[in-house]
Amino acid sequence: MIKKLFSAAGLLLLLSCSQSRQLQSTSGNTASSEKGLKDYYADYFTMGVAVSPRALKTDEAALVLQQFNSLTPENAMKMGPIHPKETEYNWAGADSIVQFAQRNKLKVRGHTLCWHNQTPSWLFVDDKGNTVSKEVLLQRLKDHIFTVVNRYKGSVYAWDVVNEAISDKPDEYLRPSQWLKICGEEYIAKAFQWAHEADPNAVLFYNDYNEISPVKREKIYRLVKSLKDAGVPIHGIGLQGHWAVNEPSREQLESTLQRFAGLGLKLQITELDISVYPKEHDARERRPEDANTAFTAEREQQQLEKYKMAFELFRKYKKVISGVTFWNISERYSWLDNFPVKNRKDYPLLFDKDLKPKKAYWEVVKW
Ligand code: HAH
Repeated sequence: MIKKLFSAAGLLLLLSCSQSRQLQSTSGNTASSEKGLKDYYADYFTMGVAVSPRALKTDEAALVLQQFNSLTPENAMKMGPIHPKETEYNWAGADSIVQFAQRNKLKVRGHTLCWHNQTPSWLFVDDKGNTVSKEVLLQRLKDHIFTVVNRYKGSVYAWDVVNEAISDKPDEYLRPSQWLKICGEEYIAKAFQWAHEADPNAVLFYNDYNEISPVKREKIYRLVKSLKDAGVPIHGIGLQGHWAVNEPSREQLESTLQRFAGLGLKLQITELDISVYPKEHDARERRPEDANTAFTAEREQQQLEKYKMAFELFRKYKKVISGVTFWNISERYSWLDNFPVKNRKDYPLLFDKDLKPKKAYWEVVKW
C-alpha cells in the first residue's frame, strides 16, 4: 500500500516536471545521474526501445529516459492502428510517442509503412468486398506513405519502409502476401520511392527477421542488392534480432554482420530481444512442458552469455551499425509473452519487473 502511494506520488511529480530529468528519477528508478545504455554506448550507436503510448505514462518513462536515446512505436505507426479506415487516420498514439520524444530530445524510428500483418481490413478490398486492382492498391499505398511520412517529417529520422517481404520457405523468394499477389514485386521499390519523395532526409530501411539463417540471409541480401542496383532510395538494413538462448552462435552472427556490411549500407539491430526458450518461428498451441516458465539460474546464465556475445560483435562492427533497438522495455511486458505460445511468460529483455537491471545488463555495459 505504502509502496503504491509512493509510486503514485512519483508519477505525479513526473507529470508536473516534464523538463526535469532529476525529478523524474524519483518515480522509483535509479537516479538519472547514473549512466544508462545510451551513455555506455555513446561512441558506438544509438540505443533504442520499442514503446506503447501507455508505457510512457507510467514509471517506465523514467527508465526509458535514463537508458535510451531513441524510440520506436511498437504498434502505433503500423497501418492497422494508424489508418483504420480509408478516410480515417488515428494519430493519437503515434503523436503522443513523438511528442514525448521531442520533449525529451530522443530520436524516433518509424515502424512500419508496408507490412503484410496488422493491416486494416479495408486495405485489400473494395466496398463490395472484392480484391482491388494493382492500380488501386498501389495508389492506396502511395497515399498512406505520403500522409504518414509527411506528418512526421523532421521528427521521425528513419523509417522501416517495408517489413518482412521475404518468404520463410527455403525455396520461395518473396512472401506470397496480398501485396505481392496483387502488385507483384514492384510494390517494394515503389514504397521506398514514395517514402523518399515524402521526406528526402529520412533514412530508409528494409527490415526483416531470422536474418541469421544462411538461407533467409541470402534472400534479404539479394532483395536489398537488387533495390540498390536499381537506384532505389534504400539506406539501411534492419536486422530485427529476435533471438533466443540457443541462437545465433557467435560464428552465425558474425557472418551475418559481415555479409550485410558488404552491401555498403548502414545496419541497425531494430527489434532486439533474447528469449529464454529455444527459438521457434511459428505460432503454435500450448504443450504441457510450456508450464515451466520460471526464470531459472540456468536460463539467466544462457541469456546473459548471448547478450554478452551479441554486444561484443555489435561493438566490433560499430562502423556499420548505427543503432540497436530493444523490442519492449522490461519484463512487465514483451510481445514474446504471447508468441509463439499464447500466455507463456518470457524474460527476453535487460530490465526486470521492478525495472532493475538484470545480470545480463551488466554484461552488456562492461567491456
Ligand atoms: C516482428 N515480427 C514485427 O516486425 C513487429 O512489428 C512486431 O511487433 C513483433 C515482431 C517478428 C516475427 C517473427 O519473429 C516470427 C514470425 C512472425 C513475425
